[in-house]
Amino acid sequence: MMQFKIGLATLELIRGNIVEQDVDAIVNAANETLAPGGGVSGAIHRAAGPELAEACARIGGCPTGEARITAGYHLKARHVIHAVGPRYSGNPRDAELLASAYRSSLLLAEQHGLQHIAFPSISTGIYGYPLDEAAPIALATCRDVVQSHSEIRLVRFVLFDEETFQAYVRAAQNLGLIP
Ligand code: AR6
Repeated sequence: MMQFKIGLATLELIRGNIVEQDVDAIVNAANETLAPGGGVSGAIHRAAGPELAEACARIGGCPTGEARITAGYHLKARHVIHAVGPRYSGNPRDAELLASAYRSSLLLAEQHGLQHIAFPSISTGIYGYPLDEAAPIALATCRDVVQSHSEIRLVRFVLFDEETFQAYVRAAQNLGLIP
């Protein structure tokens, strides 16, 4: 586990399963239809119960780079923020869309008065975003939002495997975040 102080907030990197996190909101790496898929999304939907897919169906979808919020149903977390990252294409716009998915999630959390948020590594599984490109975008975007004006007090990255965890540790070092 690694922790970094950013003003009043803490940024954490841990290895683990996001489904088990007891925070105000966990973020789902969703797709534009908001239908349950594989990966972290499949795990979140299985743990939350069928009510989550019903709530997502009522919302009806979410463009890439944006986020939507639902209740958490049977999860420990009270809310799920469904963020849609880009499918990696190699186009420079991928980075903007990935940053926007993180930024939109944090702004939505803030609008709902949520202070403790857990993220997975958006887009680096099924969507094929290279880890060493995605990790610095994820961390720098969250640092910038939290630094600027935010009421958010905890941003926890819950990283499923050692390779992903190590990529985020390297990115934090390269960004000059001090443990
Ligand atoms: N907790 C934390 N991280 C996890 C978990 C978990 N329980 N399970 C997997 N991961 P992915 P994407 C990691 O593929 O690339 C879905 O079908 C995983 O190891 O879940 O954004 C959606 O519906 C990887 O590091 O998301 C979309 O269609 C990271 O979560 C599509 O996949 C993200 O991998 C989105 O693809």
